[in-house]
Amino acid sequence: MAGPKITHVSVTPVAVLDAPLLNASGVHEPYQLRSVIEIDTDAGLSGLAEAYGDDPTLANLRAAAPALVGVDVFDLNELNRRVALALGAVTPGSPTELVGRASRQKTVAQTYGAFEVACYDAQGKATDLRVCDLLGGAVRDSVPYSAYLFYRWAKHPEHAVPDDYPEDDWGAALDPDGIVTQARRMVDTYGFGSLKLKGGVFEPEAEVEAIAALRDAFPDLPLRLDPNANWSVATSLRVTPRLEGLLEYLEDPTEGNPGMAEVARKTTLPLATNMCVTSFEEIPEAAALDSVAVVLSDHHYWGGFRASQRLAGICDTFGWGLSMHSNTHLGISLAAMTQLAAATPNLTYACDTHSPWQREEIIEPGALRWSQGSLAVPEGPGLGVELDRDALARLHEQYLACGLRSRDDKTAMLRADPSWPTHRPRF
Ligand code: GKR
Ligand code: MG
Repeated sequence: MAGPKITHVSVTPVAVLDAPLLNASGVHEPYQLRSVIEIDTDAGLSGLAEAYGDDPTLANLRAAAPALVGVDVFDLNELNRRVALALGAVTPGSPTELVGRASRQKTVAQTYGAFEVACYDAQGKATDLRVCDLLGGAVRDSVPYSAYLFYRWAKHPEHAVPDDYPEDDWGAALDPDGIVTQARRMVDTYGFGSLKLKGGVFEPEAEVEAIAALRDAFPDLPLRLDPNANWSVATSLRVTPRLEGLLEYLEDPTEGNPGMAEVARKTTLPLATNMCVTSFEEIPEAAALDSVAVVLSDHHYWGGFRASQRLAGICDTFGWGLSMHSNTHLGISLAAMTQLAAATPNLTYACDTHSPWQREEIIEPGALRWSQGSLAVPEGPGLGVELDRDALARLHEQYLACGLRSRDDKTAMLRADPSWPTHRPRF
């Protein structure tokens, strides 16, 4: 049986307002770049996806796009073959060091994954099924997410933004009180049932104090800390005794599987990662060294939905927990994450999301509904969301005007503070 065939692929970069969130690499710039992928088919159906929007990602998406014309949206093996062929000897790259090592396999997976999501959306529209139904069926009606707390400035530095730049009203969060206030607002607004603090920003002891303050303020909520590998092994071993009993997991305290394994051997804390296990190539080493207890999946760079399901199976085999990673995203990606999570039986932890920091949207309102920190699986076929074409046009204009073409948290930080230490691990 033949399904709809791709007749045209478009890739539209957009820029969305972002907050001055601090992390191990520096600070978020005033805009984050995303891209919107649309496939048209000979059946009149279309498919949507969202990917990173930096120049190298766009170049890969655009290199593969023309080669996809004629592919049946159900023939994902052919889709994969054509993407891999089109990318040839692609230079491995990643929009941020915060998602681990780049490799050719991962770069192809990242490109393929974007188109695969769009094909699943089209498959859903062709069959009147949700993506989660196509992925084996929903094992949950709604997907729990975790509050994503960041140290942050109140505003972007003046030199970084136009005079009329609309800052948000979250205010600064640079100490335990600021983090607890931020958490309170997120929990009150969304009902999140777990809290993750982005660490690797200040001295580890200061971040432990913030975790202790969160524990006092929210005695019943599971907590996570993610220093993004900005601690040495020695620092990690100094700090972990103070975190034991406070965290449900410690995410990427240190870099690489050997370092993580050394820390894992000497702490009772489960170690989680979206930095040392980020592609299938890295799994044998992690398994041999026993470096991680929880993997954060991400369909954007693991290679779409099917690869993420393969990862879930591997986690099950090794007895690893499974959570979900997030980078700044819009509603198409959030719908994709929710559909995948709904169809993943062994998703053992609430997923990450940057949603509370998002002030602009690309999809028509109403499809994504928060309740008690969870998102109901969208009802409509495919991903269950529709593109807001006016928003797409406006955010594309914003992309053209803002001048950013890659994510560079480090340079943004150095412009604000030329003495900021760039060595890693910093602590
Ligand atoms: O948005 O600054 C950020 C995060 O640090 C993000 O880029 C990371 O990839 O959320 C991510 C993580 O868990 O490492
Ligand atoms: Mg992380």
